[in-house]
Amino acid sequence: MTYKRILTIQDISCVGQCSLTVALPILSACGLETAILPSAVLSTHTAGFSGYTFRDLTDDMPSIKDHWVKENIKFDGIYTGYLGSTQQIDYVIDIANATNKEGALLIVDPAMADHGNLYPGFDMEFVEAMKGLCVKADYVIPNITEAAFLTGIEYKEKYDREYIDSILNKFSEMGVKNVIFTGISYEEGKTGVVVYEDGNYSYYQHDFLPNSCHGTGDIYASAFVGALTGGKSAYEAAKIAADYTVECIKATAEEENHWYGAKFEPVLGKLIEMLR
Ligand code: PXL
Repeated sequence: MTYKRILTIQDISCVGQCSLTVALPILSACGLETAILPSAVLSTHTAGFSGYTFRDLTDDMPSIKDHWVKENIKFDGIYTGYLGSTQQIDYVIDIANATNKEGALLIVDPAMADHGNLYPGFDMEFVEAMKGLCVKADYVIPNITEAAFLTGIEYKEKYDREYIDSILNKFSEMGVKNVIFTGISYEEGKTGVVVYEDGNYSYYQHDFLPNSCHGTGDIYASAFVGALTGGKSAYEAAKIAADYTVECIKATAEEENHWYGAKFEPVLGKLIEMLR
């Protein structure tokens, strides 16, 4: 594999095993040089903690980009996660235009919602702007809640293949290219990921584990980006990311009180094995 440099743009939640504290080690384990642009610094993530601090780094982004342009710094791909403001979405597009090498991929995890609701601090203005970023992306990695917000289709907890197809068709109409649609379950006790690439639907199904952990979306997206950038096909990368996320959830289930994140570190070796 050729040595590649990727930029990931998402927050630093100082404690909580999500965003950059997850993306950086996983991308490194995938063999990628990883540059970071923190969108915000929080004392913890916002799911389950209260009274967290939030330092918005929007105003730093243009000057960071200008410096990179002056130094002729370029990336083989950009992967975005949790962003700190609506304004940042325009800045991310500027950064991608200015720093992506020819043929580099833009991969967007529209990390803004789960279980039918937007995360604290996000609003419909942010959702509107995120649609614009998703249209520019080569791959978008939404969960069902994010996909429902982005397409304007009502969120459903129980659904069938027809509902998922209606969301994918709407994404196509909007001009979204490829969708890695996570957490799709058509059968009790099972879940999986739909890989919707160039209008073709494929599905990877695996066991559903009942202990849900925060941060698994970030683990999944990071492993997908790492595997894809390392040369796997989108389907293979989606499968590896799913299998690795299952390993992380299993590792976390061993300890009852580990509620705020997933123990992805002890099983990083398994991810490296899967990539061989
Ligand atoms: O895992 C997504 C995420 C990322 N960053 C912050 C979050 C969350 C989910 O709640 O709060 C700050």
